[in-house]
Amino acid sequence: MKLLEFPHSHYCEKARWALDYKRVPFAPVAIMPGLHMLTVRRYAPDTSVPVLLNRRQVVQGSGAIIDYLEQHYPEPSLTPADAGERRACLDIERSMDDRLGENIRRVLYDRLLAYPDFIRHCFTHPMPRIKQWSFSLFYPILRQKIHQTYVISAARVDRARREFDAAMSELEKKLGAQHYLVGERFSRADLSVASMLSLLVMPPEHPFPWQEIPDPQARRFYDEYRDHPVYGWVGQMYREHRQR
Ligand SMILES: N[C@@H](CCC(=O)N[C@@H](CS)C(=O)NCC(=O)O)C(=O)O
Repeated sequence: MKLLEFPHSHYCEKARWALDYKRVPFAPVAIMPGLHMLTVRRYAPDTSVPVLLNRRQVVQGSGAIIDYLEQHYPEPSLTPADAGERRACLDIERSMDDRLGENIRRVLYDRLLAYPDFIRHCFTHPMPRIKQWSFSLFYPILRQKIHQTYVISAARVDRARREFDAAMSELEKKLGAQHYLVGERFSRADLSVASMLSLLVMPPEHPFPWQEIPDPQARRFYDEYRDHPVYGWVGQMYREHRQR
């Protein structure tokens, strides 16, 4: 089994964590953002990663990959057996994939695209030097494309910050004194939310070798959340459930 991925991506981390959690052997295949379409479109209808390849089967998207794993590798389960809990779990996953995942990406790209060395590390780890070098050549074009696709405008970035913050507050309320988001067991809701926030928390259990954030304004964004209860909870989920 192979996982086409961007190693730093929070959606890829979600799929990878589910594979590791279920102890399904797989080979991660890091592909370079920008050129990834050439590889991904050979297998899948959309250009996005993660994509899971299992012999002739192709599964695209982190949620679809968890569905697939739940079906073929049911134990340990990531989805509650109770119908109400299952619905709650899937609702949190879908909502937070967007509200945390999309918004944090917009906020961080807005500041970090201006740092080519930092982006090169994120986009080309663990590729050979020649690929890292060639990345630098086409980065100016890629930077524009990423800005158009994900950052869009200052107004959209402001909105993303507000929506991200509202989602964090909602999660704080939801967790209250609970250990898990739904029921008494670790589920795909916890795994998804913690993965979406891996870009913020950068937990040591995450397989990506994080680098220091080079931009002062982005660092202030990180600092704002360091004492947030959900930030601490993410660290806890990683320590307790992110085996590799
Ligand atoms: N809803 C998708 C989102 C995946 C996604 O946004 N992937 C980004 C990387 S973080 C990507 O592949 N972007 C490049 C593209 O879409 O061509 C999922 O859960 O897998």
